[in-house]
Amino acid sequence: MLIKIPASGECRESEVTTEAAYLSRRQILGGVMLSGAAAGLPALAKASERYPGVTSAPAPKWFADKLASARWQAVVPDGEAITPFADASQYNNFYEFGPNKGDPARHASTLKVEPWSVLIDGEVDQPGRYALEELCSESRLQERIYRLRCVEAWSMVIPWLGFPLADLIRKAQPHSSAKFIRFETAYRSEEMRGTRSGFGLIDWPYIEGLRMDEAMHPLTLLAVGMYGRTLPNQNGAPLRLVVPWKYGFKSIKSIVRISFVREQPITTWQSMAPQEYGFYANVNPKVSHPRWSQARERRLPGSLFSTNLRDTQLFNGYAEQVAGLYSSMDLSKDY
Ligand SMILES: Nc1nc2c(c(=O)[nH]1)N[C@H]1C(S)=C(S)[C@@H](COP(=O)(O)O)O[C@H]1N2
Ligand SMILES: [Mo]
Repeated sequence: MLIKIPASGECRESEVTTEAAYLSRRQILGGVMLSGAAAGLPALAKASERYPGVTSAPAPKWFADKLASARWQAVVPDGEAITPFADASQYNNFYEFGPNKGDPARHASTLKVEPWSVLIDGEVDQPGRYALEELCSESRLQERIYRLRCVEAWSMVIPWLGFPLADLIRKAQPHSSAKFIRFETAYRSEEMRGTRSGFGLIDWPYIEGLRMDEAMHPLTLLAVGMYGRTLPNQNGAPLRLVVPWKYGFKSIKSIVRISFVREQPITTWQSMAPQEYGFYANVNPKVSHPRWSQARERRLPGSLFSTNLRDTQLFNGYAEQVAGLYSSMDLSKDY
């Protein structure tokens, strides 16, 4: 595992020079050839040049401006292939658009992602409704190539573009009484056909939460893009959470509200099936789901000849960085 964690969204001279360390790794990143900043070239504004085959979606001006100064490959996995964009954008879980893996790609274009604002409330000095571009105004975009491990035992490797959630927390200035953060996805039945009928189990809106130290951890990302472009709607445009050491369901999509709260929030999956899905949801090969083992995972894409099975790693391979957050906890009880 090779990881560099920046202290903040700021650019530091020392980080720029260490990019050279990745040069030798470029060729093993697999399905996608990485170029640009890692090769000492200026950042390319077009996703199709950085990730061949990826379409550059029309991006708002603030995003295009930030892309020009993005820090590419700020965190990379050790020698693992990036999942092709086609898979990452067509095999999704986003129940607001339907229960099947292909539903989000088919139906999420109805979600209006511009303009977008986020309500920040609760125990903070700076509550209010912020335009998305205001929320990221002081942060430099970073590319973080993370493994994503779904609780359903499949996984991908996705190059996100975003900024640390810690940047936003500092901006909001929480009170010491704020112990958790609660996140809420948009709930617009006219734009989200999956919320209208059918998959009636879920009590919308989709809710997730983190403990404050998890939220402040430098690996915790708010993503606004992936594969060098804005997020496709099906991946949670225009703003989603990415917590790489937790099961994918913690990485809540299309966020409209971020609340600083005193009590541990009740999250969507936990409220549906508390014996199966916990608040912490840390990836753990030793703690089985009641209905299946979590010891192995299917890395997408598979092929006709291989399901591409591999061992699941504790904390999804990020144990060195995050195990300390849970040192006093029994991971089989606080699953
Ligand atoms: N609002 C919302 N966020 C969500 C989900 C969802 O159904 N609704 N699904 C989660 C699950 S189960 C996973 S595995 C990831 C999938 O992210 P991806 O489609 O970008 O790979 O999103 C998570 N975020
Ligand atoms: Mo998932």
